[in-house]
Amino acid sequence: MKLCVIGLGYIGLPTAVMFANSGCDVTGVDTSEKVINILESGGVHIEEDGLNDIVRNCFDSGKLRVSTKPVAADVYIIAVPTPNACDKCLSCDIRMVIAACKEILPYLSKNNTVIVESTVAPRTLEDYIKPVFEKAGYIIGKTLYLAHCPERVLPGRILYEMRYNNRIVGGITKQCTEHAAKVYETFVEGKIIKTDAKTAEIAKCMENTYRDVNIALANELAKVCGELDINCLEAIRIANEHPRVNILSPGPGVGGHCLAVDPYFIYSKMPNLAKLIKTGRDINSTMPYYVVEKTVELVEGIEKPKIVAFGVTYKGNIDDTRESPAIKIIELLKADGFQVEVYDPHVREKAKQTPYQIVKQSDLILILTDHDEFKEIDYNMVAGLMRRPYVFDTRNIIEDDVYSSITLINYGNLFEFV
Ligand code: SAJ
Repeated sequence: MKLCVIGLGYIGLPTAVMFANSGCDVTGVDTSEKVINILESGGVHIEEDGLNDIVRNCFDSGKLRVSTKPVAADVYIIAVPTPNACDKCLSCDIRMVIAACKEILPYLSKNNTVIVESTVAPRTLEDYIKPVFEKAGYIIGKTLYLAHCPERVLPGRILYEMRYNNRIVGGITKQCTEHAAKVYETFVEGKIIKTDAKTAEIAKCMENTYRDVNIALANELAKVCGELDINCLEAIRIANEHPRVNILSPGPGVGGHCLAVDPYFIYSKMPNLAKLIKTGRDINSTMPYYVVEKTVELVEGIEKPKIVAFGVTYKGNIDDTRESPAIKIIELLKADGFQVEVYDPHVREKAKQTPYQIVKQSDLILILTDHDEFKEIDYNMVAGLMRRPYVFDTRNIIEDDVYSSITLINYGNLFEFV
C-alpha cells in the first residue's frame, strides 16, 4: 500500500512512521522546507519519546520519504492543523484541510481513499470536504472513499497510543468506512470503531470537551474553596473516594491544541444550545488571570520582586507550548511590570541556566507545568538561594511537609496567604 501523509506535525509524523514501520511505502509531505530539511538531515522537529529512533529506522529501510509536494498513492491521510477561526464563536478554521484536499487533487486517481485525521467541527466532511472531490468528478463511496478518522493519542505517549488505542473510523458512506478501516488495520491493535463521518467528528470533539468541562469544574471548585477558606485539594481527594466520582485537578488553566480548541468547534455550531461547553471554556481560559491576581498578592510589599516561572509548556514532560496557560501568565505578569525569569528543561531557550542558578535572589517560584524535573529539585537547597523562599505550586506537584525551608502555597492553602 502506498500512502501519502499530508502534514508532518505531532500527529502526521508519528502516523507516517507507524505505517512505514508496518511495511507501507509512505511519503510524508509538509509545506515547511525547514521541517523537511530537519527530517532529511537526521533530526526530528518535535519532542516525543522514541520518535527519533523510529523515524531513522523508517528512512534507513527506505519505507519513508519526505517532500514538500504530494505524490501518487493509494491512500491520502490529511493531518494538518485546524485552529480556531478569528470569528465570534471561535469556529473551526478548515482552510488548511481544504488546501490539502485541493493540493492532492492532481495526484488522485479512481478508487483512492482520502482520510481526514485533523479534528474538525461536526458535519465538516459532509458539507465542505465532500464537495471539493465531487467538483473534481469523483463519486464518494463509488470512485473515491472519504472518511474522518480522528486521532486520540496523548502527547508523550503517542507511539504507544497510536497502536493500542481504539480508533474511530467514520466514512461518508459504508463503503468509505470499510476502505478506511482496512487502512488502519495495518497497524492498529485497538478496536476499530466504525461509524459515519459526522458521528466521528462530534465524538472526537466531545471527548476533549468532556475533559475540558471536567477540568473547569475542578478549577471552579478551587476558586470557591479559596473564598470559603477550605482546602480544595483535600476536598477533591475525599470526594474521589466515592466509587463513581473522579474530580480532576485544578491548575493554571488548560492548554494544548485540543482541549483549549475543540470545544469551540461544537459551541460555534450551536451557540444557543452549547451553553455548558462555553462556560467550561470561559472558566479554563480565564484561570491564568486568577493565577496572576493571586501571584501579585503573594509578592505584595516586596520591592522589585523577582518571580521565577517553572515551565512554559502546556503540560508536563513535553515540549509543546501551544495555547499554554503558562505563557499567558508570564505575559500578563510582564505586562504588569514584574520581573519574570523562566525555566523549562524541555524548551531549549528556557533551559540555559540550571534551576539553582535562575532562582538566585528571587522572591517567588511559580510552578506552572508538571514536569518530572520540577519534582526532583531540592527545594531546601533552592530556599537558601532565594531572597524569600515562597513557592506557589499551581500544579500541586510538591508534597506538603517534605521541604521545611520553603513556604509552599498551592490551591489547598492559598487562602491563608492572600
Ligand atoms: N489539565 C488540568 N487538570 C487535569 C488534567 C489536565 O488542568 O486534571 C490540563 C493539562 O495541564 C493541559 C490540558 O489540561 O494543560 C490538557 O491536557 P490533557 O493531558 O488533558 O490532554 P491533551 O490536550 O494533551 O490531549 C487530549 C487527550 N484527550 C483526552 O484525554 C480526552 C488526547 O487523548 C487527545 O488525543 C488529544 O487531546 C487530541 O489530540 O485531541
